[in-house]
Amino acid sequence: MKLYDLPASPNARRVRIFIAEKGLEIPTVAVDMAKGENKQPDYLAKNSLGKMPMLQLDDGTCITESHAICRYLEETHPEPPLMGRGPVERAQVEMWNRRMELEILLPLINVFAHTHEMWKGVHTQVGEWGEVCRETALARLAWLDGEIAGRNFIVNDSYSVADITAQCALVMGKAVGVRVPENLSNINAWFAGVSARPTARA
Ligand SMILES: N[C@@H](CCC(=O)N[C@@H](CS)C(=O)NCC(=O)O)C(=O)O
Repeated sequence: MKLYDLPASPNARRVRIFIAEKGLEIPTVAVDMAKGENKQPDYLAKNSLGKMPMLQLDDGTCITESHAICRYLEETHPEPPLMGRGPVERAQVEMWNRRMELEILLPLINVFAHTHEMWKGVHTQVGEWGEVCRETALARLAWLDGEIAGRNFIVNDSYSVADITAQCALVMGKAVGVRVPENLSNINAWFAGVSARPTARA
C-alpha cells in the first residue's frame, strides 16, 4: 500500500494525520506538481483527475478523495475510531466533517486558488470571488466558534476526522492570511489543543 502525497496540500495532510492517528505506517510517494508529475499518463491512468492524495492498495486498486481514503482505513483499522462509534455518532461525525469541508475548507481553498500567485496562469483566477470566499470563511469561523462552545472537539468529546478536516483547513487559512480572530476564543482553544497532538505535523 502507498500514499501518493502532496506535502503542502490540506487534503493530503488530512489523510496523513488520519494515518498517524491510527498508528499506521504507509509509505508515501511525493508527487511533484510543479513538474507536472500528476498530469503524466502513468499518474492519470491511476487517477484521471490528476489530484492528490491517492491511496494505492497492494492489489493495484486506487482510492482517491481524502474522505474515501479515510473511510477505507477506518474500515480496515477500526481502532481508535475516528469516524464515531454507533449509528448516531457516526452520522454526527459525517455531518460535521461535511460541514468542515464545505463551510470552512472549501472557501479557504478558493481564497488560495483565486488570489495566490502560484495559480497565476495555471487556471482562471477571479480575485473578487477569492475575496468573497475570504469573507465567507471568516463568517463561518464565527459560526463555528459558537457551535463548539463548551466542547474540546468538533463532535462530542472525542477527536475525529471532523477535527482533522477543520485543523487542516485552518493551517491552509494561515497560509493565505485568514487567521482566526483573537475574540473567537473557543476555536483558538480547540486549535491549540488539536495542534498540540503528536500527529498534527504528520
Ligand atoms: N476532493 C479531493 C480534492 C483533491 C485535490 O484537490 N487535491 C489538490 C491538492 S489539495 C491537487 O492535487 N491539485 C492538483 C491539481 O489540481 O492539479 C480530496 O478531498 O482529496
